[in-house]
Amino acid sequence: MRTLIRNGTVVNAGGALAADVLVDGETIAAVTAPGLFDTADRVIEAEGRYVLPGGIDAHTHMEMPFGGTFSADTFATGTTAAAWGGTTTIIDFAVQAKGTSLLSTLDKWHEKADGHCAVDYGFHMIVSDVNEQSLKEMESCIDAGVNSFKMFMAYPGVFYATDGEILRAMNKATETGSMIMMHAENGIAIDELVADAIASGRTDPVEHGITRPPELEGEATSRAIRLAKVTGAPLYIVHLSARHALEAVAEARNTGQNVFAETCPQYLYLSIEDLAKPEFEGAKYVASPPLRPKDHQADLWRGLRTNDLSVVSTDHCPFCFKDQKELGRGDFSKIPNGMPGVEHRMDLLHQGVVAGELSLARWVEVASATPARMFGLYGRKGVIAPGADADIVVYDPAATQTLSVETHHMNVDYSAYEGMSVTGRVETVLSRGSVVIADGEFHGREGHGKFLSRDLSQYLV
Ligand code: DUC
Ligand code: ZN
Ligand code: ZN
Ligand code: ZN
Repeated sequence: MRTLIRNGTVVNAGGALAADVLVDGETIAAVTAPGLFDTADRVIEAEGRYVLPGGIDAHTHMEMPFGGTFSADTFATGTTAAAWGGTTTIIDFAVQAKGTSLLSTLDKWHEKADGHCAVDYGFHMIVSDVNEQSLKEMESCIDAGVNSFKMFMAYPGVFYATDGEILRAMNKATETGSMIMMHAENGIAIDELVADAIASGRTDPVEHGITRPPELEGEATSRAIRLAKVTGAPLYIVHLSARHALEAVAEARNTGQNVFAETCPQYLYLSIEDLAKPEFEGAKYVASPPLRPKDHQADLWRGLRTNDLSVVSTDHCPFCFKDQKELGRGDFSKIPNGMPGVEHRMDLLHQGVVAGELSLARWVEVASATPARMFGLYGRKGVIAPGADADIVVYDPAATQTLSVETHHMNVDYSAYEGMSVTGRVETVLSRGSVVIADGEFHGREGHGKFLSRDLSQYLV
């Protein structure tokens, strides 16, 4: 099956050009001057459209256990929503529970995902129990294509790792060339602030933001960077939300340390004012780190331009407002942490292009090319070039749409962006040469998506 995408503007991280794209089977066969080929089994007309490498969301949580419930998207529904939004690869997190092994955890996540995804997927591993066996098993995970390990400086008693445990895992990362990903918030201090708030009757969702101040994200980020420096480990700060943390990352990068960071659309567009909405509405915006005062947003956009923030992922972790967020009514600390977003990342970042915050090429770089390089997928993913997987998005930059729970495809009963009107829209999506979205319909299937065994980060070799 040969597909020709013609008369579009191909946008890669290196720039944009008028070109046709010929797809043969699952891969891109050629990127040519317009009009060089004129026949194919299927022709997609892309005049006035961008032709982009499929988005890569390097941070999602489908069916993630949290405080006795699970995030509401399954791998089937979540990857379908991703496809609708022009994301053709997700990297989700296998979550080690204390007292279990990394390899049994990986098996468990394969059971959840294999045969159910609509687009390709990989895994990171959350290490919550650092011991001899886990450290040894990090090597087996790497052999199995899972070579990035998330740790938590937050959530004492659940996922929290001590500085000593972090140091040990970082040493293993240095030895193996793998990546440590860090949830950098000082959980010990936060738990004190949370206990004080509850004890004094401050129980509303906004307290989630107040008890997790940006200083404690900055402090943990600096500490993680120092531990990485001492061990020589590469470090990737996940879901960076605060100026304080960004400053620490920028300083480390300026001295040549291998420190990278991602932010998320919610930190670019939403703020603590959303957490303060009345009638428990703020619970919809509870995620960690929390939404910050609005004035952090300009710093994050600047960080994206200077490459101190090099990736935008969603941290998609949806919990329904009605039956799940409700668990925290009367006690904000029991609100499941997470927000939906996998479907809207490409569109929300495109608003940055419209507003002049990002160039067209930079949009593709932070949404597709860099996540591919960061997590060992580049060449196969993240680029429109001969030999790459034909994961392609035809994007109409002039269309307008209104984001809403009424029209989104994520399995959650609210939109964090309800009523927001955006410019630009995903029109057609190919995943490994198969049309999954076209003409406003889903043409994919559960099980089309394949597990991606990833190479080591292409920034470290
Ligand atoms: N961290 C995440 O990355 N996702 C959900 C909750 C959290 O704390
Ligand atoms: Zn986290
Ligand atoms: Zn997350
Ligand atoms: Zn529900």
